[in-house]
Amino acid sequence: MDTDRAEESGRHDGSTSAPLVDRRRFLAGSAALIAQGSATLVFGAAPADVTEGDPMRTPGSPARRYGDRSPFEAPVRLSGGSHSLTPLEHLHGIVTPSSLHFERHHNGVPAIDPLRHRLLIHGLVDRPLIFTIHELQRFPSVSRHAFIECAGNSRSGWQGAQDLTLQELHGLTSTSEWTGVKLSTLLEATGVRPEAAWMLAEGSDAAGLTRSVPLTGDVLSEAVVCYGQNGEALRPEQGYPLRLLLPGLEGNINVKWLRRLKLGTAPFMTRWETSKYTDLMPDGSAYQFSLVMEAKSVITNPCGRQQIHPGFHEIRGLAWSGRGRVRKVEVSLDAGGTWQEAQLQEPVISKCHTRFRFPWRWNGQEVILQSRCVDDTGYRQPSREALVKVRGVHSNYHYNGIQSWKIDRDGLVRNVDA
Ligand SMILES: Nc1nc2c(c(=O)[nH]1)N[C@H]1C(S)=C(S)[C@@H](COP(=O)(O)O)O[C@H]1N2
Ligand SMILES: [Mo]
Repeated sequence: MDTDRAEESGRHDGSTSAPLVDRRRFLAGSAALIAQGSATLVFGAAPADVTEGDPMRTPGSPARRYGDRSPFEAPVRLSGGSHSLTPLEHLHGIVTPSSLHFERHHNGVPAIDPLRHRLLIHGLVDRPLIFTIHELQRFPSVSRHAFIECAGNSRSGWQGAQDLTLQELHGLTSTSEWTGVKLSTLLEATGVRPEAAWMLAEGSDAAGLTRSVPLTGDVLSEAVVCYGQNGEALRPEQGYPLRLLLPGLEGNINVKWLRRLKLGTAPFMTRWETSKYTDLMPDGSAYQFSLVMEAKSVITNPCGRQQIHPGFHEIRGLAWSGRGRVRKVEVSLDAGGTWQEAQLQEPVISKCHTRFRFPWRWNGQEVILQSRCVDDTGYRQPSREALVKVRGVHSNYHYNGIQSWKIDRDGLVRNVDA
């Protein structure tokens, strides 16, 4: 069978490095793709009553009060109890459906009655204030798309390539449209003392998670106290009824179930920023408050543990940067030897997942696919080698090395260190 494919690909040809140009070939390629079934489609077994009969001869089901996806659709979050992973390889566009947004909670998801919930803002302010959710919703509101990424996303990269799926390797990041009131609006209401430089944010879960937020210009202009996600109230897993959104900063500091903000002159040195969420450097020191999620990209199609067939493939992927917009994504079809620019799908939003595409014809030969992104500060996503040279291999966090997918002649896609 392997030999068959190799021979067949010989007939189709197309070198691995040539982007697709010919329209007729494209159409032939897509017909073949449909015949074979794309590697990215995952269908579930629908209940018998759904599959029976001709849909044009029987009336369909009535309207529903709250919707769900088609029973034929199967992708789910893989869950480890205290976290679950977004199946990035099965998503379209840039928005993560709320039901598939990754989760990370250090002591479960609390059930919070919004009518009883309060937000206290105190410390170095002129007027300490307590807000109900209703009061917060009366302030001028903002909505924006932003990714959230756990600092531990992609962490297995530090140890070296493991043969896992994209979801398992990089599924601790998602994008939502978030709605709420800007932190700066609330701080105008409380007034801020000039010496205030840091802010403690506290969650009302059983973990009692607390983080120190530096009151930088970016934080003051972009932080949002959110109550909305993808057009409805936050999901319980994402912090219902209130979460702090700090676009571009590591997931952990985006405190969920937010109950308190305290302004101070210095970081509060909570256990979440001392024993955890620091980066162990090669010399044994620990790098603290490494909050920004640096630029990263991953090819989501094809990707780890998929099986592909010779012919046309649209290489698809996601790129993002905690420092701003994605300026450019490049794709390599020869393990980083040469790079070609991918097409970015509009809208390209600052600190948000950005979709990229690159047409490709696989000729059935062994190949290593990679992507790397450049953000609008000019920073370019590093190779694993370059990253490890600076950071060593003992960190648990902030791995953003280039992802390599190796495709063997049998069409199996594997995560490798290239
Ligand atoms: N109160 C509280 N906030 C929290 C956490 C938590 O356990 N408790 N987990 C943090 C971590 S480690 C991450 S990565 C993000 C995850 O956000 P999500 O679950 O909405 O994806 O929330 C952060 N905020
Ligand atoms: Mo996290």
